Formats: sequence, C-alpha cells, structure tokens
Amino acid sequence: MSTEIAPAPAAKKPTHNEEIKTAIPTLAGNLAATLADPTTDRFSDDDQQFMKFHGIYQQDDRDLRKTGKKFMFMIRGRIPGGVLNSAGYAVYDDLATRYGNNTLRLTSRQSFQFHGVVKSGLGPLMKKINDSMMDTLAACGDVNRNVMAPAVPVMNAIGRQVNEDAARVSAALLPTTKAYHSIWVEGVQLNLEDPENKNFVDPLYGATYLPRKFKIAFAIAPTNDVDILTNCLGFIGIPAADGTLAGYNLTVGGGLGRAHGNTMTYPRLADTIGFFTPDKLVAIARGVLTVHRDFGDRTDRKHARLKYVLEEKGVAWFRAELEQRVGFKLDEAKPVEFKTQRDLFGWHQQEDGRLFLGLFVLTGRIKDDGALRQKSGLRAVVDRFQPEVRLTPQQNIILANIPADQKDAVTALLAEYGVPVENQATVIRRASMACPSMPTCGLGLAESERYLPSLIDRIEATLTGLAMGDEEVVIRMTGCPNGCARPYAAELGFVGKGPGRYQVWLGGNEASTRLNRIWKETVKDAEIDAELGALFARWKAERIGSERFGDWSARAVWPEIEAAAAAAPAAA
Ligand code: SRM
Ligand code: SF4
Repeated sequence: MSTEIAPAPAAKKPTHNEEIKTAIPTLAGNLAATLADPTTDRFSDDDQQFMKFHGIYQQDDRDLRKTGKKFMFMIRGRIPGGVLNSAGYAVYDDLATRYGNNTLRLTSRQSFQFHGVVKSGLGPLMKKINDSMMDTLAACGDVNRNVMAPAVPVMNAIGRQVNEDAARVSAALLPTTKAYHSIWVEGVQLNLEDPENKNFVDPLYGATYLPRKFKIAFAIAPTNDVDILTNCLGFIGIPAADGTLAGYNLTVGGGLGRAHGNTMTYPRLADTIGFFTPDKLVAIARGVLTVHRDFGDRTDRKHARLKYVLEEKGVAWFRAELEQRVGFKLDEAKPVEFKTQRDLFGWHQQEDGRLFLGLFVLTGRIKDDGALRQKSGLRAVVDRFQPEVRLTPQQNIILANIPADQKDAVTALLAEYGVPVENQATVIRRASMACPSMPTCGLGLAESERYLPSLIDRIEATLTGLAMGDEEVVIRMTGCPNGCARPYAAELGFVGKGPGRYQVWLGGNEASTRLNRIWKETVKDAEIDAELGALFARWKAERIGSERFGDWSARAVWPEIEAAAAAAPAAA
C-alpha cells in the first residue's frame, strides 16, 4: 500500500465573470464608448456581461442566422411588484413602437421586455426610461432581480403594505455604482483608472457582487401567483387579528434552473426559515442576500445559486448564520396555506369599491395581431382612463382602480380593438405560460412562445374528445431547461431538448407548492398527441372525484416513474 500522500485537489478558479467584476467593480466596462461608436453594431463579450447588470442583453435574430448574425438588444425593466402608473405604461408602449419590434413582452417576473432594439436605438430608449423616473438597473446580472408581489390590487391594509414593502426591498438592494447613470443618462464613459472607480466597493454587494442572480417574491396566502417557493427569498405576509400585517414568514433557497444531463443541477423549492415582524424586513433581505454573496459558489456558475447553499448546508445552519448577521432571532413560522396560483380575468371589485380588469395576454406578448389589436386597445384605455397598470407573474395584465361608472366605457373601447373582457380565452389557455425562446433567446433549444398556442389547440381537441374540455390543467413550456416560465411548478411542463423535441414533466399542483417530475425524457412533436391522449384517458378513468391532472399524476404516475427508475440500474 502506498504511503504517499495524495496531492491536495487544486483549488477551483473563480469564473471569468468573477474576474471581470473584480477588474471593473463599477460594471462600466467600455459600454459608453462602444455605444457612441457608429462603426460597430455589437459590444465585446465582457461588455455583454456588464450590460446585464444594466438590464440589457445582446441577442441576435436566430431566424436570420443562416444569412449572418443580425445583432439586436433585449431590455428588461425593473418594475417592483409589476406596478406602473398610466404614464409609465405609455412610455413603455411608445418605446416598443419606436425602437423595439412593436411588441411588449410581459415577463414571468412582472416586468416588460423590449425585443429587437438595434444599437442605434439603445441609447435613446434607455435615456427615455430613466428620464421618465423608471429604470432597468439590476433587471439582470449577479444582483437582486425584479421583486415580485401579489398582482391583484388588494386594497386592504395588508395588500397595500406588502406592495409597498416589495418596492422598498427592491430599492434597498439596488447596486450603487455610478456607471448606470453615467452611461445611460449622461452618455459618459467612466474613467476606469480613476481610483474612485477602480477601487469602488458597493456597500452591500462588495466589489464582486453576487456569485449569481438573486430573486425575491412577496405573497399573501391563499394566492401563490408569484410561485413563492421557487424564489431564492420569499416573504409571506401574515395577517394580525386586527387586519394589519403581523409580519412575514421567511422562505429561502428556491430556484428552478437546471441543465440537461447534469444531475448536479436541479429545481428546488425554498425551505421555511421562520417569522419576523415588518420592521425587520430590510435587515432580513440584506442578511439573506449577503449569505448568498459570501457562501455561493464563485467557481461554477451552474452551482452558484443560493439554493445549493441551502441544500448543502441545511436550514439550521442557514438560520443560525442569518441570525448572527442580523443580530436578532427569528420566531417560528406561522401556519400558511396556499390554494391557487391562478390569475383573475374580467371585471372584479376592489375592496375600496373601484374595479379592476384582468386581461389575458397570449404567451405574454402584447401586440396587434389581425383583428385582436391588444397593444393599441390597451394604450387607448390607458390614455383615456388612466388606470393603474399591474403586470402579473403569469404574463397577464391588470387595469386597476377604475371607477365603477367607467366599466362600460372601458369595455366598449376595448371592443373597438377586438379585445374581449369576458370569455377571453379557454380554461387551459388561461392557465398556460411560455418563455420567449426562438428567435430572440440565445439559449433556446426548441420553440416555446411560437409553438405553445398551437400545441394547446391540439391538447384542447384531445381533452374535448374525452369530454374533459372544461378541465383546467396548468401547462407551461420553456425552450430549454433554464426554467424561465417555471415549467417545473406546472401540472404539465414541457422543456425543450432540441428542435421539435420536449422533455415532459408531470405532477405540479394548483397552489404551485409542489415541483413536478420527469415523465418522458423526450417526446417528439409528432408523438405528443398520442402520448398525451393516452395519459388524459387514464386520468379520466382513474381520477378520484374531481381530482386535478397534477394531483392524479402525482398519485398515479409518480410511483410508476419511481419504479422505472429503481429498475433501471438492474436492467443496465
Ligand atoms: Fe430567465 C436566462 C428570459 C424568468 C431562469 N432568461 C434568460 C435569458 C436572459 C437568456 C440568456 O441568458 O441569454 C432569457 C431571455 C430570453 C429573451 O429572448 O427574452 C430569459 N427569464 C426570461 C423571461 C423573460 C421569461 C418569460 O417567459 O417571461 C423571464 C424574465 C423575468 C424578469 O422579468 O426578471 C425569466 N428565468 C426566469 C425564471 C422564472 C422566475 O424567476 O420566476 C427562471 C427560473 C427561476 C430561477 O431563476 O431559478 C429563469 N433564465 C433562467 C436561467 C437559469 C438560471 C439557473 O439558475 O440556472 C437562465 C440562464 C442563466 O442565468 O445562465 C436564464
Ligand atoms: Fe431562453 Fe431557456 Fe429561458 Fe426559454 S427557458 S427564455 S429558452 S433561457
């Protein structure tokens, strides 16, 4: 037996992203100089990383790749809780028309994205957003992202406070670099050699920011429209006996991103850590964020999310670490029960007597499409009636605070643009989401936004054939395993593997508090109808009472998946 001591494994190097953040801690890169350079239509690879912190992605139109790359930009807003006033909506709408592809993309985190902006339009678009007292700062990048909050305008004390708290936390966790303002408002390149810039250290994020993105959501039970447990950090509002906010249950360690064929990456639901009173909110948010900052893996971006820290170090460790940082103890979490993640459509009364109108937006894309002129119709209503605009985490839109006597006029105006307020979409379509994928997303492996509507037609035909056409099934699709439309929390999830090929996941629940599981590794487009037809027929035959598809799948199909997995090594 050898007595030689094995060499210690070489320490893993920080990733390239860590190196460039260290080199330019203001995140300024060479962005302003390249922006002003008319001889190029693209930014350098490193600058593309810095741009993300400013809410901007460089993309190219994948439909046109065969004839060469056509560079364009996606810009994502920071809109805490998805709440905008009518003037803000009008700015987004104008900019999409003028500089984007004449559509506004509602995101699964209550924001807007512009697509198809060419470089010459980027500067003016960014300046206009900032001049309008809105911004895109930290909408992407290794920082806290858009903070989610309940979409429905709850006009009681708790609803108001939770929405205000979401905006407060979003502001408290913003990076403080001067670069964003200097580049996009003043058009000035920061002098990177100036010691103030070279040695810049953000008071919260430090010099290298977070190891990876960080996501926060607020929820009020029983509605889980934000899919709270899929967030790095969740705040669940707990009511006091007098109807005010008693405090928050804290959940930590959710996240969905994974990669095909890499079992070290996986979707994970957050753990419940404890309860605290509202005065401690910002301290807790900062405390959780700094645990991620200090313990997230900076050597592997696939392993850098906070969920892996929770999984590997455990809840007890996390709670002790957080309590030590914030300097107080958490109480035990209060009981909470979520029942639904569903958006509300059509007209509803708010607690203050005014009305809100929920409008379904197919795959989150606000556009004028033939007789359905949703973009123009929404704009006309916003201009004339000036409602509050609220973006939902399921990529839909709510017009709020509408006086009851304006209901008929709003309905009539929308009808002029072909936008219905009743029977807006079938029960299945209403409960669906798709990520953008082709042609804008550089990571897409299969179609998503452009494919899901036609797949839902087919699924509806199959269910109608079984006399099950009125059953809601939460269906979500993404073009790759990153999970942007949260497919792993759906009753039926499709995850792109390659052109026309999808992994199929089953068994999420109505409240979005249970992750689903892989049912089929790959199903081709041509096979989907037959595969799902057989599955839906079994659901109809085997369901107990009105058992939902997701619950039936978890009860009846998961044991089969487990049995097959257990048998697999023996067969190999
Ligand atoms: Fe996402 C990357 C779109 C919500 C997990 N996401 C991307 C990029 C920027 C592609 C890229 O990196 O080049 C996509 C831009 C596509 C395009 O053309 O617009 C993109 N993500 C989106 C949006 C627009 C999808 C949508 O259908 O609305 C959502 C924007 C939300 C927002 O307003 O901030 C969006 N992304 C999500 C979510 C859902 C959520 O946050 O609730 C997830 C899963 C939850 C999570 O983070 O774990 C998600 N996106 C990812 C990942 C995988 C991260 C990981 O941990 O592995 C990537 C890839 C990455 O970061 O490297 C990614
Ligand atoms: Fe792109 Fe994948 Fe996200 Fe879809 S899930 S938008 S394909 S990164």
